[in-house]
This record gives sequence, structure tokens and C-alpha cells, in this order.
Amino acid sequence: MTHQLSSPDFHGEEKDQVTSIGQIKPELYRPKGDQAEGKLGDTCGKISFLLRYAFNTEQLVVKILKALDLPAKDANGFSDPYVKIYLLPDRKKKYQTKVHRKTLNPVFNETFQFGVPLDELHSRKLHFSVYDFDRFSRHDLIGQVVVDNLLDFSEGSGDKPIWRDIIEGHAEKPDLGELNFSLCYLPTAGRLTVTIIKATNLKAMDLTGFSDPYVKASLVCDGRRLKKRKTSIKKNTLNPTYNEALVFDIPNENIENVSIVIAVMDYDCIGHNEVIGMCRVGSDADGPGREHWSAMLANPRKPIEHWHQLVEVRTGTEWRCSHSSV
Ligand SMILES: [Ca+2]
Ligand SMILES: [Ca+2]
Repeated sequence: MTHQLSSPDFHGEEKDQVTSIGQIKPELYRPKGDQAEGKLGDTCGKISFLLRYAFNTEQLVVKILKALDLPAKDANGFSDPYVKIYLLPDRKKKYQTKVHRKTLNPVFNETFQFGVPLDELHSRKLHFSVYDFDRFSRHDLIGQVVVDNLLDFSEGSGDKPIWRDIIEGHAEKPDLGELNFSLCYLPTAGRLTVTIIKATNLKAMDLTGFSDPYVKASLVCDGRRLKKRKTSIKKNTLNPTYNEALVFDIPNENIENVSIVIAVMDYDCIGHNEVIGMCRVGSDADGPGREHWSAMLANPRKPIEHWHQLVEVRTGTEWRCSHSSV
């Protein structure tokens, strides 16, 4: 069966065939296998911080001071360390320090505050994850520290540095962030509106500890990118809000045969913009991407909103729409 391609977005644009996703080098995204890994549970350096509880404002105030004797994660014999900090069990709210280039003994001196009522303090845990920043691959987890008994610390004046051994942790799933967007399809007009709402907890791509994210959506059919649309760029943030509509013309007879690849990109004024993470929606997408698409088709003319976990860039066949004969 052939599909009539009558709509403007179906006139494939040759210049779109080589996209910035195509230009990134997939070999740079492979996990590094050449590092001598220690055993899980080994210590790998120390970290020091100050901790105090501000009773009047019910804030736990954490100042990350420095780390010592971190392991080298890069071939140059150094790491580019930074620290992420959460107050468990809440993993949504997290902070991170700036990245310190080429050092095993970084001095952070950054202060973060978590709002937590006094009567909850005993049940919360402070969680530090030390990472090695890499521009072109997954950031390596160096190790972690968990601090409990926060109530005990709250009674001190908070001016005495606390030292903890950093324990080598499990390599987590890459933490690229989540994207919230809605899909709305008008069957008669043949119009798909992708409204990019916001993203949270994006991976930091810049040494500032932030990224300059924008979102690029591409209409894909039969492995070909037919059209792409972009949001504006939000500078220096890991939690951008867009509320921007990206509109594609897709005739009703083609809607089952296309997918939308959505990439969250980091803008850079020098060099290539890099992909932070991506997701895909369509009839042949993976679980959440397919469910979102089905919900859109089942509810014509209604915006259907979903959160999507961003995944690493993939190349090749996954982007094809398998049953198109275009
Ligand atoms: Ca590095
Ligand atoms: Ca950037």
C-alpha cells in the first residue's frame, strides 16, 4: 500500500538529511571500557562539608568544601569533578556544584539549602554523588556518600568541617533528564502540534554546571527526517520552561507511519551543539513513546501531556518507521 504524500512537510528536504544528530560521532557515546575499575564499595577519596540546620527558616544548609585524592577518570591522569546533592528520599530536588577541570583535589565552597521541617529531619538522608564531567560521553560516577542522623548534626554550630570517605558506587543509569510535552492531532486538518512544556534535571553540558537547552523535534518517516522544528534556547539552566508549540503537517493517512524524534540539545556559541538526550513518539516507538502517541490518536483535538525520560542518542534502525512504503 502506498501513501499519498500531499502535505507540505512530506516534501523531504535534502538539506535536512544530514542533521546535527547525524553529525555527532556515535563512537564518542560508547561507554569507556579502558578504565581499571575498582571493586564496588572501595573508597575513592574524601569529601568535606559543613552542615547546619536553620531552625527559624527550617532549612538544612550544606556547604560543600572540597574533595581530596579523587581517582583519575581521564587519560590525562586527572578528573573533572563535580558533586550532585540530594536530600533523600526526594530525588527530584537536586543541586550540583560547578565542574572543576583537571584536578583530583577540587575546592568547591558552594552552599545549598533544602527546606525540611524539623520533625522530618530524622528520616531524611543527605546524598552526595561525585562525578567526572566529560563533554562527549557519559559522566563517570566517581563515588557517593550518604549522611544520615541529620538531627545530630543540626545541634552543632555548623562551622566544623565533616569529612567522609567517598564510596565507589554503582554506575547509575545515565541521568539525562526528563521532558514534558503534549501532543495534539487534528485529523481533518492533518496537523500535529507538539507543545514543548518544560524539562527538568537535564545533564550539565557546560563547565558552569548548566546547559543552554533547546528542543528540536524531527518528523521521521522511513528513516528519513522530513522536517524539523526548534524551540528557543534557554541559557544556563537545567530546568527550562518553554511552552512552545511546534507544528507539523501530517495527513491523516500518514499518521500511523511517522514518528517524531525529540532531542534536547545544548547550545554552544563555539563548536557544535550537542545532544543532551532524546525520546521518540510514534506508533512503533518504545513503550512510553507509543502509549503517548496512542493516547493522542484516541483523543483527537485534545492536547495529551506526558513526561518522558530522556535516553542516550541512538543511531540507525530504531528511527525507521517499519511499515511505511513511502
Ligand atoms: Ca573528564
Ligand atoms: Ca552550552
